[in-house]
Amino acid sequence: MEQAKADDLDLVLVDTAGRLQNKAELMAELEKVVRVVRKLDPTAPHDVILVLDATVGQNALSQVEAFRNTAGVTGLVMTKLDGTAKGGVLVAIAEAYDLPIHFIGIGEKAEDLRPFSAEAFSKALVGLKD
Ligand SMILES: Nc1nc2c(ncn2[C@@H]2O[C@H](COP(=O)(O)OP(=O)(O)OP(=O)(O)O)[C@@H](O)[C@H]2O)c(=O)[nH]1
Ligand SMILES: [Mg+2]
Repeated sequence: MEQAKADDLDLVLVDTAGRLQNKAELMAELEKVVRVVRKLDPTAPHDVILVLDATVGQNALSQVEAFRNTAGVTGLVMTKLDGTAKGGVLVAIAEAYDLPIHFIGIGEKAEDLRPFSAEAFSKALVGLKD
């Protein structure tokens, strides 16, 4: 953050290592990341994106709840929709939380990270063709 300010950069991306919401120490560390960022820019972080793994199924709901409380999540990405039929949890998440879903992951290549389309997602969920 200090370097970015010194270099007058527009954007800083902070990519944390993944963590489970029941690991108190790692969740405290995440809280600290937000605290430190805020010290340098009280308006930051401007976006907090939680990347969910679709294979965890319904557990994604408690992940959203925990990470929202700890880091103030502002948007979601859901990966690994190619390997599972468990992506339906996004419907429950959308109903419970007013969070935009930015991207979905359907494979390991960069182009497999696609912008989320509610229509395409719901059609795929119920087996309708586009
Ligand atoms: N099949 C499939 N594999 C994916 C998808 N997204 C990521 N992966 C794979 O999952 C593995 C882990 O991806 P990372 O991007 O390193 O995950 P991460 O959440 O950053 O992991 P950490 O930083 O270690 O916590 C890699 O082998 C990716 O290629 C997806 O949508 N589908
Ligand atoms: Mg990573």
